[in-house]
Amino acid sequence: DEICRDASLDQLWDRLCNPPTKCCSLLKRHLTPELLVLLRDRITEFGGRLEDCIRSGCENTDSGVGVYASDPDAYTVFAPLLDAVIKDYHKVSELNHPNPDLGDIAKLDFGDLDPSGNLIVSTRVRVGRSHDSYGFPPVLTKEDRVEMEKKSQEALNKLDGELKGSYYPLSGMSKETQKQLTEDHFLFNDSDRFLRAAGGYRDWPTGRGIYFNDNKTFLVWVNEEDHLRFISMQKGGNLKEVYARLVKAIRALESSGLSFAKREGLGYLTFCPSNLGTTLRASVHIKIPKLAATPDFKAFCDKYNIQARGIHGEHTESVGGVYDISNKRRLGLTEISAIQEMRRGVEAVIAEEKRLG
Ligand code: ADP
Ligand code: CIR
Repeated sequence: DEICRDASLDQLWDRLCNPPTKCCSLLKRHLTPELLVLLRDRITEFGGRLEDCIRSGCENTDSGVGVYASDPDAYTVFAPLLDAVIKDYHKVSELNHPNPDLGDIAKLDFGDLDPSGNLIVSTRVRVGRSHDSYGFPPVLTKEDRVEMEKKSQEALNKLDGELKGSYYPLSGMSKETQKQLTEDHFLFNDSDRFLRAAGGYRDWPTGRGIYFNDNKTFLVWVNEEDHLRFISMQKGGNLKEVYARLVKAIRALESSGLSFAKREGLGYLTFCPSNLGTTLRASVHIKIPKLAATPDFKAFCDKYNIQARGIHGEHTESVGGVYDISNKRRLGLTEISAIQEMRRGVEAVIAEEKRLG
């Protein structure tokens, strides 16, 4: 492994206590010496340990969150730490996530968020899903990952209509194709050091791949950070079309025989605690050079519960004043509310950019 799975819990803890630069992660905030003692010898039904959950945040003390769940059971076994991180990230005081509500697609009260077509480059909405009988990357074997890939592929092959597509495993895909698909924002790669430290790239590229339809408006990532990521995207700002397509896909895949990990009060479970609940991230790539240059940009985003990222994904930089703006909260609200939160945020961003113009 490229990561040091041998670093002992005490070595990891020591690094968290003596970070090379100031550490402000949720891990640092919530892992107290008392919790370390309480949780240090616990082990999940998948064989996950505290080390597996905190390795990335201890090795990368510049993490924002710093915690990954070793497996679905970690959300129970390490709840004293994970619950605190989850509440803090999603800004909720109780973990009582509502039942899924994708909304009434026939009655959506929004369409194109940028009819002028001047600001929004593209729109994307994704959700994550985990097979409930498998662990997450820190505890997965190569064989597990290959088995999961096969199950996912079988379910994907049943999709039809607009969602019909093909599965392309990463093993065997040329480097040029991978590079092009990544630059075009369709494919993932193995360049996230946070995910790497969490064990996310073990046995890379075995068991990973991407499914997409002919016009690449519906895509599925297999064994990237999560077991599955369903993605709907297209050029321009038509959130209604993008979201309606994703809802179709969620409904089809929920009834395809796969069984997804869920927990009362937490919704759908994902590798990173920032993603669980609805697991939904709705984003636009949007040209906002003026707003982004103001000192209040971060505060503006916080006010609307939106998050700004660079255009090649989390932890990347903006290019030419184009930012990725998305909903920040995924837990404690329904899917349709998360979409509405993003819509309101994007509308406010557009209004502010115009006001500054
Ligand atoms: P996620 O966790 O949602 O999958 P990342 O921030 O890692 O997010 O982004 C994944 C990929 O999706 C990146 O290549 C990013 O550029 C692309 N992406 C995200 N939002 C959009 C969007 N609105 N339009 C086009 N590409 C997008
Ligand atoms: C971190 O802690 O910074 C990384 N492990 C990534 C966490 C995901 N962050 C997010 O905002 N969704």
